[in-house]
Amino acid sequence: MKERIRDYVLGLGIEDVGFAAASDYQSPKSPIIDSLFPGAKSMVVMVFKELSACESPSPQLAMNARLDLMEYSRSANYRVGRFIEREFNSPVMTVPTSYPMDFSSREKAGTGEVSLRHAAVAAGLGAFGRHNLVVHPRFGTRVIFSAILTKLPLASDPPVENSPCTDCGICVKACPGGALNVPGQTDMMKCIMNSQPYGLRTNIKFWMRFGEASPDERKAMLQSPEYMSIYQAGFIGFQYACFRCYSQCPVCVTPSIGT
Ligand code: B12
Repeated sequence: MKERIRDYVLGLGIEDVGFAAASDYQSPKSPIIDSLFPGAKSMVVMVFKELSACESPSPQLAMNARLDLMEYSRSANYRVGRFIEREFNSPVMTVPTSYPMDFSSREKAGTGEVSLRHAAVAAGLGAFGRHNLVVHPRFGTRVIFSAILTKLPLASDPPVENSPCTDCGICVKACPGGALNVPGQTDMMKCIMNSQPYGLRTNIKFWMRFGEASPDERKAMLQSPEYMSIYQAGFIGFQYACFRCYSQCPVCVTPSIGT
């Protein structure tokens, strides 16, 4: 079964795929898999290489490449999911690459239904690095993951024993918000303030100021560049203006826009 799925996935041009038994997936903060998909036995985890555009000085071009990749990974999830349902007559559930996310409580916000980093580690696709991202042994840090939960009895692929991370500290120094200063923890607020300048926080602050503003001030606020960016984020969704811990990692970077 694994080989048929692997051949199908790689045949789609996806960079890599790994398998994890549900019992080997351990993410302390995330819900247990059985509560999401009763009877789930395994996960198929896919690896997508980010384009070099993540190095772009233009946040618009860097984010556009991520949107391309998210669209591609979503359609791959659907195609591989349908392949498994059709070929093995067995149900699947696809995992969001980023969102939708459960915002029903403060504790849940910032935690995916399935932690794709922990899933990737369980599927033998990499190991955590100093930046708390998973580093793939061939493609480095610049990868995103997607996953499909299945009821198929698939054994886990062998783990990556030695992390490809060299602990060089470039990611820590590159982070403009100091979000990686404490090893093993990403300070979510410090990261978000730099990486999502037009996210929820800015949106709420804008409307609080709007509520207290005079009619003339409101008019000016709605014509401001800040509002244009908030408006755009409203229909595009999460937009990252920072990729530094991800794009500046020197492990396996080819090709780079600097070469
Ligand atoms: C919410 C979220 C965020 C939040 C962070 C919340 C958080 N603390 O995890 C914010 C908005 C800050 C964020 C930022 C980024 N994200 Co993000 N994010 C997610 C999302 C949707 C959920 C993550 C989650 O569930 N976290 C909660 C749990 C899992 O975290 P945790 O158990 O507390 O683990 C933390 C630490 O304990 C540590 N950790 C846990 N175990 C271990 C073990 C070892 C050995 C070590 C060293 C560390 C370590 O890592 C975590 C970091 O705080 C995932 C997609 C998904 N569904 O997984 C993408 C995801 C993690 N993000 C990703 C990326 C690429 C980014 C950014 C680079 C942004 C960008 N421009 O793309 C930055 C990187 C920040 C960083 N260096 O950590 C990728 C990571 C790919 C990879 N190669 O690892 C993911 C997997 C999306 C994807 N589809 O591939 N993200």
